[in-house]
Amino acid sequence: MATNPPKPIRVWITPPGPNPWKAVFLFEELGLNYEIKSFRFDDVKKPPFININPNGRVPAIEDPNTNLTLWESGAIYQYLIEQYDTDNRLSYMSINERHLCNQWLHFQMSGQGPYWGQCGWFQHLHSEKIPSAVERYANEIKRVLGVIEGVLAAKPANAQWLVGDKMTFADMAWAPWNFRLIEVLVKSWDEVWEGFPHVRAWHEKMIELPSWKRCMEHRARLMDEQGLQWNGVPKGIETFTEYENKIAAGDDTTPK
Ligand SMILES: N[C@@H](CCC(=O)N[C@@H](CS)C(=O)NCC(=O)O)C(=O)O
Repeated sequence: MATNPPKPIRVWITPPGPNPWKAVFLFEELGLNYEIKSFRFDDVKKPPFININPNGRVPAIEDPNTNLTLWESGAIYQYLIEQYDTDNRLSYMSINERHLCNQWLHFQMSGQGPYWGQCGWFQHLHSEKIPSAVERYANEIKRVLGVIEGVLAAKPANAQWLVGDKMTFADMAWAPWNFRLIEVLVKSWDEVWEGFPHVRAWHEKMIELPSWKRCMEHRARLMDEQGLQWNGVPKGIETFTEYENKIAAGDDTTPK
């Protein structure tokens, strides 16, 4: 069991984007005492949130048990693991494995988040259509998925995780952005995973977890509260294309 904090840790999120769910996934999987502070994406660069994270990006946490306010999801992962995963259920004690987990977390932060994010941006939200930009980021996504595919394929069947033979925080960090790949690449799941069978199986094991399912239940409720559909498109707008046209016309009202 993780060491559970007596007072709930507050996690600030805007529901549509994937990064906040990375934090919530870890809270749920560790079974920690936490509370969600959900607010609108439009307010991410305004007080009160900007007083929590001057960079105006979610997630951020406030831990009243240690008096720590922290932002950047990778730093939040390292903190929660060090402070609360005291029996190393999602981490390792040994120095090599600890740093291998950190290596994969850094790769996720630098090689997944920004590229998946930019691909989605140029695919759906940028006011001009620039196919070469989409192509560049989509190719990078394929390349990075190929790196993970090669690593998992080389591991024994009973150790299909990035480090050692169990799921760690280093695996979990990848799930929220991968979960959005059908929207980011505008493909079916079969198309997304073509050529990446080991990545698919790895990802599917994580999104089958009760902890992930609870995250998605929270997300559905919080999106609904803000009048947003599952994919982040406001209710009342039928398709992504209709939404993209609105954005192109300078009528962007919503979340990334
Ligand atoms: N590197 C940051 C990225 C966080 C991030 O970009 N979050 C998005 C939501 S998924 C956001 O807050 N975007 C605000 C903006 O684009 O202004 C992290 O991992 O915490």
